[in-house]
Amino acid sequence: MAKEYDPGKIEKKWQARWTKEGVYKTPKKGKKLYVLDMFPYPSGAGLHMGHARIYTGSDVLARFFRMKGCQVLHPTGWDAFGLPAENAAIREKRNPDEMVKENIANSRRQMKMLGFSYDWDREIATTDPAFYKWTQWLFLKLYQMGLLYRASVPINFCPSCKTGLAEEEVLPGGIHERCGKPVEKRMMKQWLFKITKYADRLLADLKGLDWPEGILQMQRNWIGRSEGCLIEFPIAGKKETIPTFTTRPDTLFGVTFFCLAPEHPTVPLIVKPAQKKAVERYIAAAKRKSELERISEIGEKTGVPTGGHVINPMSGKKVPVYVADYVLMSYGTGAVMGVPGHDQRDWDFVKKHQLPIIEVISGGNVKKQAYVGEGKLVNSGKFNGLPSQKARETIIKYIKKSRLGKPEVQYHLRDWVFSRQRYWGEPIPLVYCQKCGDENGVVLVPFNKLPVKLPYVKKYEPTGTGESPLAVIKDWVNTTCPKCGGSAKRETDTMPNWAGSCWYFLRFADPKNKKAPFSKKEVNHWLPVDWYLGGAEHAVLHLLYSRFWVKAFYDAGLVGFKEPFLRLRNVGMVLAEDGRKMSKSLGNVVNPDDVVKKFGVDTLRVYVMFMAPFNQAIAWSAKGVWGSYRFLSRVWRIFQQKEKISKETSPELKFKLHWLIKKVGEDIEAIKYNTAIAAMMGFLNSWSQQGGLSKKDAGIFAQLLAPFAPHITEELWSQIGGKFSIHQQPWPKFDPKLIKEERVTIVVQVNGKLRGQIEVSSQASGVRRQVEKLAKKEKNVAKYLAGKKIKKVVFVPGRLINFVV
Ligand code: ANZ
Ligand code: ZN
Repeated sequence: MAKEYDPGKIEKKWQARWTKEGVYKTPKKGKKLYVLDMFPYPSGAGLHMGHARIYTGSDVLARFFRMKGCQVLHPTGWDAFGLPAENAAIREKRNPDEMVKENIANSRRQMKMLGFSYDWDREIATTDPAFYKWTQWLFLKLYQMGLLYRASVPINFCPSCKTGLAEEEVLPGGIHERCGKPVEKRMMKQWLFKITKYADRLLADLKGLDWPEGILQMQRNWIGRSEGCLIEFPIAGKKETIPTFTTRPDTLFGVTFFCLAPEHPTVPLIVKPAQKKAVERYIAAAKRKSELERISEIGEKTGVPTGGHVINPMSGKKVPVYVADYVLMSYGTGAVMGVPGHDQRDWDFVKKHQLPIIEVISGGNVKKQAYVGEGKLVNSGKFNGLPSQKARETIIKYIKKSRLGKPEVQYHLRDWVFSRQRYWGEPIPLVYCQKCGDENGVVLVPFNKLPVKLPYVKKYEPTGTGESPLAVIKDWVNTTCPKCGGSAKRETDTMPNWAGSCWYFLRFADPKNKKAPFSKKEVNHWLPVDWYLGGAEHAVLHLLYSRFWVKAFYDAGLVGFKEPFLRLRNVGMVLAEDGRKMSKSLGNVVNPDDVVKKFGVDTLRVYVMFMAPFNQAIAWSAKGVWGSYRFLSRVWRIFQQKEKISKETSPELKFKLHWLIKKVGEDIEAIKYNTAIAAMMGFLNSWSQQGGLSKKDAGIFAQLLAPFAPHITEELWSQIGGKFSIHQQPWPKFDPKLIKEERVTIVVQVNGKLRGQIEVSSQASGVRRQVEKLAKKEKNVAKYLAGKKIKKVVFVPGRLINFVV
């Protein structure tokens, strides 16, 4: 009696054996290869289908390269600090650490259930004091490098809930997502990272990365390099000047007004008494707007006159100064020279304020709209006639020489606010001492006193002041100064969720190190990560912050490489069957546990790899899952049929099998999992129709399928007498001679007479255009066609072509 395919039984059996024999321990030999996926946030709901998809994808890669003989590092862990756990803890009146531990246990169970080949000896959790001790250690290193400073930065604050909010808790329009009340900005002292110091390197080093072009472009845009110059505008009647940043010095003669950001320090100096009230009112209103609202293209460009004037340093003309909130204090110098003829925002602005428009670049109609293109200079004194591009260089040189300004590169990238007023994060390991504080007022917690542990709280509530919940835990806050032993206070802000994910990939190289976050030898062996798989939602921040930390670590001599992730591949989302996002509230969630219970792990794995190209979003399909189950059942059954596994492989199948080896290997390396599986399905059809395979060749088929469906293939491998484990066998090699492409001979006639023959690939032989082109080139045919007009072409695909002349 043939055995039935019973996934539940074989999956458990082989998983136990793999664990017992340490099949997925990081190999000691081979070419090193680091295959990493973005580690999960262990939520209360457990892993979702998106996790199943991405982690199966990285698992296929890891298994494939292990079989290819590589020394594969494939670890995982838990990114477990952050807001969702914190809010769940507040809601359920519990301690987040206890909840997170339960969530981790559940997610780990699911990962193991899905048969992922992680080296579990290297598991880490960012919330483990043994891990965050080193996050704090690295923070102190970066502090010592001068990369951190304290400054007043606005935070989102809900006056109704009396709590500070993260960006993701503020809905469009400035509404708190939990209570629906409007959110305010409050100034708070915060720790900032000087990531802007690395802007040029973060941009330049993108060149060497094998990342999706879209992600590279998003990084470039986020960094936002902008070349231009600083120009000083003298204040009329005063000796002070105001610098402005412009990318278009060629438009200087077109300046008809000047704008300051509401926060600009020169506003009080320039505003005239008659305008003071209106300006103050305007500034107060601007404070309530978000930066995004202020720069949005659609909103009208508002502003108020200050009554003051500046002098155009080029033309000597006096122009009025406004305060306008479309000018941001955080970019350039917070002051803009208004050129309505050639900047659309300025054009919109003057339409409201009845200011003149001067055309200084020809080519458009500045009465109708701003002309932002290039052209020759007009109304620009001695620079008239110069092409605008050239004029930029000439004018920058002139400005520099006459000491009116200098060339300048600006980056849109802002310094990174690193403080959170939250409980559930790494405590920032700094202490405030009145006596020995540095320029920021702080003393560093000594390295050997780390970790600064989060104090245990049974439950807690927001403080009501916007401060961190840690601020009210007095016996934790009050401490002694590590330097003078006097009384001191701990920093109560915690690190953002990014902190752990900025370096976890380094810890995996040396996860048990008790003396350092990692040894240089281990990280230099394993890093950079060769393959990094993750969702496109992390296209900007996680990748940028990690790159920044690694560059700083390089400068500190901690690591010997400048970029963390060589190759990046994105995974598409898994949507619900209705095409919407899977979500509890919509009741359309498909849970990995349920699918596995019904069909087995291998079916789920094959399904998520087969349903679409890996980087595209897909909608769940119950029918599709059935299809994958049927495929595996057919594989199972063919292995139970004696006549299908015979002494010798039929010649047709031999050719097809070797072609399959080549195809599956190439597709896996190109992350084309879906076409690799499609090819295996095609082969299975041929196998069931065209004779049998030798035991060895049947084994090869199982090996090709093994990275995708590790359990069923292990079972079938053992049924045909293969030695444990299929996952430790070398990846099959194809015979290049066998898979040489088939050639087809095509007869070429002119007026029905045989004039030549050509050989083409069997594929091309059916394509008229290709055959016609080659036939015309054939020497003898060309002779008969020379000087003649072709009236008609008769084409019999794969056989003949006839030119009628
Ligand atoms: C005059 C001008 C004329 C400008 C023109 C543009 C076109 P990017 O390319 O993004 O770097 N700007 C400068 N500082 C600003 C601030 N703090 N808030 C808002 N806008 C600011 O943009 C640089 C241009 O943005 C600068 O060049 C300036 O306007 C404006 F035909 O100066 B320009
Ligand atoms: Zn002190």
